[in-house]
Amino acid sequence: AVKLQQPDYDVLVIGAGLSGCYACHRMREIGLKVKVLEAGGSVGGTWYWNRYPGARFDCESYTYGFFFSQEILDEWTWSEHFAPQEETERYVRFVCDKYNLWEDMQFDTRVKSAHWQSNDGCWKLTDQDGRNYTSRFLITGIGLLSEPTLPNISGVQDFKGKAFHTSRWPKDVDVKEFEGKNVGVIGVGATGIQIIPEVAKTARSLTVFQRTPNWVNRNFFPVFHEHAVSGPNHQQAIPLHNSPIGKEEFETIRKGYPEILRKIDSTRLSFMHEGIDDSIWDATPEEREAFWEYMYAQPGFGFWISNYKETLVDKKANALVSDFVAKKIRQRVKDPWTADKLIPKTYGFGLRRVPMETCFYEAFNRPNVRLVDLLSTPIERIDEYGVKTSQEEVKLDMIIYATGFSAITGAFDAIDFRGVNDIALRDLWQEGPRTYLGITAQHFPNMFMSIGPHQAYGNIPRSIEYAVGWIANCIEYLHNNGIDYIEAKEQGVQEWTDHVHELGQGLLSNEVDSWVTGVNKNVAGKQKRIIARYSGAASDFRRQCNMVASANYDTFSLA
Ligand code: NA7
Repeated sequence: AVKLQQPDYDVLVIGAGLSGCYACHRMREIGLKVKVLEAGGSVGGTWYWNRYPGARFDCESYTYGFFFSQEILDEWTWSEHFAPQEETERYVRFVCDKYNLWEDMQFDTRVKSAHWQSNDGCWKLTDQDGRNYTSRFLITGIGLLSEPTLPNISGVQDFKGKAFHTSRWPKDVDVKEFEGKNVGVIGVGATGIQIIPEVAKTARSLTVFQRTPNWVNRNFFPVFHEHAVSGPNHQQAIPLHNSPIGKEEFETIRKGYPEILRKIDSTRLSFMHEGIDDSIWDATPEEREAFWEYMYAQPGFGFWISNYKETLVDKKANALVSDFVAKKIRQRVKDPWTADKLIPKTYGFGLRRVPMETCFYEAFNRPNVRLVDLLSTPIERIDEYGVKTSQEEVKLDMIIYATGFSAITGAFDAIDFRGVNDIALRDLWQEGPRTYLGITAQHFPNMFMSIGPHQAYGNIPRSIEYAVGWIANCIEYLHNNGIDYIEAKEQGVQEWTDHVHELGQGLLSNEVDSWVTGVNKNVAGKQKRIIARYSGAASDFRRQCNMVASANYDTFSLA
């Protein structure tokens, strides 16, 4: 075994989101000395940073949380079917209170580098103030979508009004801030789609700057619906199940937790929604239409995930479902020019991560809301007064950047990770990530990634609970067996990376630029599509990782 200098901690964890909180808890259960270093001022990760008005779950609240603790399931009550950010942040704090995790966490600490110390057999982390921390093991809980990016448009810094990136939203800015203001939103991803209807309610004017339109799935919450929308479209909508969850209703949900867990652990993406085996070609056009009408009115991801199996792999099938959704957009948006611009032309429905909306399309029927199509009139620059496109100058009091993230590998790029022989993770992954099980990388001993690249995503807390559980079991095994060193082998990495690439073949989504395929046009080095995620079923992912654990990690180098 490698001779060890005594490091400060057994385990360092980067990030106090769901991964970091659970990792902290598990490490303490094993009896290890752990420290969680978090850049933000408190816990929550995604739910700490993304506090913009309208931020909420896209999947059912009671499928989203932790399932490891019966106490949490017994004691926490979700108040809405799709909970807002504030409630989720409170939930994470509740978990930390429950297990008294706070004492092993340090906030306002942005890790800048993590260097493996070969001589000492430990990790050395350095934060923004130059403070150092050492540990035997390192767990990254740095998220998939945590490195926000501003547009690479000249003049972003010149704007004199208020400007916010949605993922760096200040605590004291709420919807009141929009009242009477001329607001611009850049970006129509899942985030833009959530904030746009909120701004539309009170802003004097809202200008939406859209580059690539998105296929957006309806997530219609009549109870919270404050837009005075009437007419045939509204009446067609089957009232959905988002509403406050009443006390009795929640007790029924609570009793059903074992069944909910069984269900989400059996589906491909760990959501309540299941893929269906029905072939689109066995249905008549009328049957298809009736099925889609029904599904379109369902809450959550159903329309996307529980659709005909061909829609994500066969261009002809995808064109049919895309036509259906395009028709819905035309029905819901009154102005034909705006409706047409909101319909994606270059890729089909469901091939990017489908944002869920609450009256997004109806927002464009308000007199104070206007769409600017950047594909025909691109932004030339931002100046102190607002946004200048090739056609006009839009004067603004506030710019909201809903421009997304340097996703998946972006959080890893932001920290100088160095492994054996000072090898940089950035260099190792230059052509795309190379991992073993999505949890480890060659040359990076004793380092484990929760929701790293090449893991199964979907319902993220389910992925996190599994990954952190696997990591904890592994560390416990090493600890109990006096093993100081674990490193992924070349062969394991090659096989896993090939496997992940094979699974991605034939998926139309891998032929489209989006954060899922690792493309961010604002970031140098992120212009090319990569295979960044494991696209098989979550249960297959778990089965393979479980096999490695059962074989006492013998596919790793151990010392
Ligand atoms: P997304 O989905 O990556 O969306 C970012 C949006 O910002 C998208 O519409 C981009 O257009 C737009 N964007 C980015 N840069 C520019 C520039 N320079 N000019 C104009 N428009 C720009 O990020 P989100 O935060 O909405 O969602 C991320 C995930 O979080 C989401 O999928 C959920 O899983 C949770 P583009 O498409 O690049 O033309």
